[in-house]
Amino acid sequence: MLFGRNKKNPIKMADRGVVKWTYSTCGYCSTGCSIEIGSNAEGKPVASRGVAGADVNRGKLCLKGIFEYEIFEATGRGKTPLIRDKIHNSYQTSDWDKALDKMAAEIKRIQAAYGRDSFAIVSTGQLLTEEFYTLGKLTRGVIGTNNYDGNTTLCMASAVSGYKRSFGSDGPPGCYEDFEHTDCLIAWGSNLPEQHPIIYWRLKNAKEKRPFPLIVVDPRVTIFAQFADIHLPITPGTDVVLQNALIHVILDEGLEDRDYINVNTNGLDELAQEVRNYDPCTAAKICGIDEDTIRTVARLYAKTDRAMSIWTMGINQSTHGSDGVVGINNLNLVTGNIGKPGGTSLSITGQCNAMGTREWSSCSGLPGYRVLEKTEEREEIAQFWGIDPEFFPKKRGLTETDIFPAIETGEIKGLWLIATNPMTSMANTARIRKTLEKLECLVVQDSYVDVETTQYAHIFLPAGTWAEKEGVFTNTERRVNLTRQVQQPYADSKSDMQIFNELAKRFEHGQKINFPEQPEQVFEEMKTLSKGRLVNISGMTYDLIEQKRGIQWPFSQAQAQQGGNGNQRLYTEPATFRYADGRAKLIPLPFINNNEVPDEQFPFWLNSGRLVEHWHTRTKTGKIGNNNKFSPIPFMEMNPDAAEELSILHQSYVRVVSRRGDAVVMVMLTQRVPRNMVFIPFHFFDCVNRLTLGLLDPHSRQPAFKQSAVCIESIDQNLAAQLNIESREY
Ligand SMILES: Nc1nc2c(c(=O)[nH]1)N[C@H]1C(S)=C(S)[C@@H](COP(=O)(O)OP(=O)(O)OC[C@H]3O[C@@H](n4cnc5c(=O)[nH]c(N)nc54)[C@H](O)[C@@H]3O)O[C@H]1N2
Ligand SMILES: Nc1nc2c(c(=O)[nH]1)N[C@H]1C(S)=C(S)[C@@H](COP(=O)(O)OP(=O)(O)OC[C@H]3O[C@@H](n4cnc5c(=O)[nH]c(N)nc54)[C@H](O)[C@@H]3O)O[C@H]1N2
Ligand code: SF4
Ligand SMILES: [Mo]
Repeated sequence: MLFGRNKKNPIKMADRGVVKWTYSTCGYCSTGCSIEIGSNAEGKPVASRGVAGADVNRGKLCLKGIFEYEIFEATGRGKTPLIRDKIHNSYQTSDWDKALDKMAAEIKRIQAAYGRDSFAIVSTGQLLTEEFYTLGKLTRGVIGTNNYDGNTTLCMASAVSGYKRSFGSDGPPGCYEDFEHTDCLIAWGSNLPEQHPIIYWRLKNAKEKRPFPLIVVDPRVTIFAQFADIHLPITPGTDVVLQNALIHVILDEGLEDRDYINVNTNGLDELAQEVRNYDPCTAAKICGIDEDTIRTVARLYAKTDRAMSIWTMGINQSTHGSDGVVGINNLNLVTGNIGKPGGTSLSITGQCNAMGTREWSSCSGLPGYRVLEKTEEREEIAQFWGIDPEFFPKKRGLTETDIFPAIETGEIKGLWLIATNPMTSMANTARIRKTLEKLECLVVQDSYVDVETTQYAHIFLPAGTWAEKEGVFTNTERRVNLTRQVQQPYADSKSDMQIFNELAKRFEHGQKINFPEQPEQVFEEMKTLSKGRLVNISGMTYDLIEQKRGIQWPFSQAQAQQGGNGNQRLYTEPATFRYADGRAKLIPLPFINNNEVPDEQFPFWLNSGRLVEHWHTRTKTGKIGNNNKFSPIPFMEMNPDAAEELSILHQSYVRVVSRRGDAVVMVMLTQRVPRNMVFIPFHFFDCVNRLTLGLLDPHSRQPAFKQSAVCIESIDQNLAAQLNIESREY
């Protein structure tokens, strides 16, 4: 049968017997899609669908969101607390009281013996904001350790640090709607179609309606690079050189926005002096982009009315991560592209609540973007919680990447990991394993018991996940969105917030400070603390958030009363940056290449990152058939010419070796990577992070996951196949 031109053949969805849809926000990436979870007559989640009226995703979901309802019952969920029996070195099931009593006793014992900071806490970007706030209160106000951080140090720390250095505060100034106004977009080290498929769809849609040049800076020919008008295959780790060269051309040719610079910035002279050293000819030799292209891109970016930059891990995960972010901000400030529609510097965040943890978790400071270094901010929070301000440290403690070395040196004796799996996700996992084995007490709090890190735990606490709980997430464009509870936490697991509340009761301060039981009561506390702050959420309520399908901060009570929406952009008015004089800083960025680079012994760059179908360490997507089937075993992208030279065949197994260790992977031949580079997704246990070096950025302490050097050896194919099949089984 023929259909008319405009007639659509509707896709028939299998009838799963849904009787109720519950409003939620996707718990995977930071795009922040509004999602509804369908439950059947027995109350079991059996479907997910995108919410049509939601501004972010307009009814769409990617393949992670579509199958997300399956995570509740995926194999390996933690059912009850476990305590390791030292004599038999096996885990015994426990009840909650016993496990939490033991945990509190261990924390007290370690702190009494070795000092308050000898017990460290590392959390995540994947809890609800109310949970982050509660954990912050517990850590800063009750337990009182200063060695408290999140896995966001592996992820967004460089963006946070770069925003603070340039603008005086964290907080991405733009939004997705900027795609609809921009005249030119540079994407730095971001593979949007795979990692943020719905943001990519928004960008593609905008570009189809109103074409603008898209420039992708990435050493790999990603799907995004294939879609770009100009692809800049940069030499790994040298983005700062390209940024300096672009600014060199802009200033040399008088293309800067003098009016904007005069009103809004400090430091032009120092910046101008530094970029003089980066003429396109010199820069080309370092960053691998030819001088004419550098000039073309600089002119394109500076001459249009509205130009914007987005970036993700290709920038952040580098020894120049923080500088790379400042470099992007420099470029936007000299061209007058901050705070205007289509002119912005927008960090694409990673985890569903990478923003919520920055705003409210107290990891690097105190709630609501307050810092430990300011007396008045310490006093404000101490008074609000009802404790002595002297209980707070006066400056930030160690980051996650410094906490692990401090365990090695014996400074830290106890560790509590909440929703993060460092045995797979941190660099040089052989070293991480040895480090975890040194701990007197390791507590792992996770929704799944089969995560690799649990093997080293003395106490395991099973947590509810995603829509087994209620609360909010903040996405890339500062939009606070809601998850309603679809069902109770699995088996005998508890919500993370309940776990925090019950642990608090076991400490003296925890009996004094109020720990509300309901998430919305916690949200009310945060609202009060947000008044007059950059991160003002005081106009929001759960019902209003659901009704509007998410609200961007700042959103004051006055805005709510007027029936308005949140602010789409920051710094829209002149001289409103967060430094005392309202001006942003232009910061000179000298480049010193301290990376591990390929040499004769280790001739390949090792690049690592993600795949659309998998989420991080696969604790969820590894168990969902429709996600896992696309890449059930580790593989490595390798250039066919390089493989031919080494007589390596497509789909054969090889041993990849670095100065840290080795890994066995299957080779996929593809032109996506250049001759001198291989790429391995980081989703698999005992794989790429056995090899990575993870040198740290000096400002953010974020590891350079994307730059290591390796060599490749052929191996016995039968043995290798066996190894890989074993690693596939959970
Ligand atoms: N499907 C899926 N989506 C996700 C995630 C997931 O696990 N799975 N994780 C989420 C999280 S937490 C994050 S942080 C984001 C990450 O999102 P992305 O940063 O987009 O993803 P990555 O694959 O880590 O890295 C992006 C690109 O950086 C490039 N790159 C490597 N070195 C350099 C360099 O020196 N310069 C430049 N310019 N580029 C370089 C790599 O080749 C790679 O293509 O994704 C989020 N979304
Ligand atoms: N080589 C290399 N390594 C990398 C990267 C890279 O690009 N290359 N990227 C880095 C980046 S950007 C990131 S963000 C990290 C991510 O690294 P991790 O944070 O270690 O990875 P996840 O698998 O997301 O770990 C989250 C854990 O939380 C659990 N969980 C899920 N929901 C809940 C919940 O509600 N409560 C509790 N308690 N637990 C829950 C999951 O089961 C899982 O074990 O990896 C980093 N590592
Ligand atoms: S794009 Fe991100 S937020 Fe949206 S459905 Fe996919 S994983 Fe979820
Ligand atoms: Mo991340």
